[in-house]
Amino acid sequence: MGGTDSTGPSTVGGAGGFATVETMLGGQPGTSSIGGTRAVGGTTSIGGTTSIGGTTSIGGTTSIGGTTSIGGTTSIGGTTSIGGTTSIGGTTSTGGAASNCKDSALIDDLEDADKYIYACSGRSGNWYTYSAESGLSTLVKPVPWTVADGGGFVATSLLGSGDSKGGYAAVFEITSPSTGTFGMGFELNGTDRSKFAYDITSYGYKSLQFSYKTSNIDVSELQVQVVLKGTLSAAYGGDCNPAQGKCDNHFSAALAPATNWTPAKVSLEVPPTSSTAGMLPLAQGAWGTVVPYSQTTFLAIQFNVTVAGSASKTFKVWVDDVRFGS
Ligand SMILES: [Ca+2]
Repeated sequence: MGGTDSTGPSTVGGAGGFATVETMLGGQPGTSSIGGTRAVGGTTSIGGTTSIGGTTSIGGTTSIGGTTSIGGTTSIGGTTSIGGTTSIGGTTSTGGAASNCKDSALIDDLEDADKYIYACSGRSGNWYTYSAESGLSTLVKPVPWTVADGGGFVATSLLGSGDSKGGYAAVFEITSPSTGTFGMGFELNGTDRSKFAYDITSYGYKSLQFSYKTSNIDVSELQVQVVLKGTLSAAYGGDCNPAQGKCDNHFSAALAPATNWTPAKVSLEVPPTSSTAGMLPLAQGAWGTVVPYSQTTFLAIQFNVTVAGSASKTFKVWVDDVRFGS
């Protein structure tokens, strides 16, 4: 106790934390550091200034990937932050001096470079990718989200790329698929197979707005989808019976290919098919389960690409500055 270092081999980032950073520091894995200046991989840090990967940080100034931070000034990726001044990616922040919500209607601008949407207006969730090509021999980047891998989505840095937007964006890329559907999206209230309904009437939202651009996408391949409880398979938290093979018929709007950043505004009004000027209408396909449009059962937003035939091409989709509009 009171030492300056309590360190050991560790992976920075607990469940739901950062997935790519690894730290190897000499010495044995520390189990406790009280009053010390740093605990890496240790299980407890009290009064220390930094706790990375530890399970508890009390009074420390920084906790990254830890599961609990009480009184600390910063908690990133931790599951609980009480009294801390900042909690990013944590599932609970109580009494902190600031949250990461910078605009109540802003879903995510990716500028915090993590996979979570901002915790604003009752929202929580994380970005994911998916693919529905059987026997997938191609690579979806970032890798598809699965329960097992704990989430593989990473925000893509545009810095130094010459991209006019700069900063970070949500990007996915597919290499040489044949047929299938691919995409990325985020939950509005929950994660993966624990999706819960988000009620946009509570906040008076009438549109979904974002910027996007595409590479090697053809007309009619890209859609933005509003995933309602009624159209999502029960296997993923929805009400649709997958045995009928007609799930995923989400309310959707077609997005035209765009090589430069393009703003889009999608109607969320009732009915979403009666388009207001300047807004894209939402509609379901004729092939699948048809459900009433509901503003109270939003589960997720997805950007979906359907590749038909044997196109076998590499394509990319960029999305940024996703927000609701009144
Ligand atoms: Ca951005």
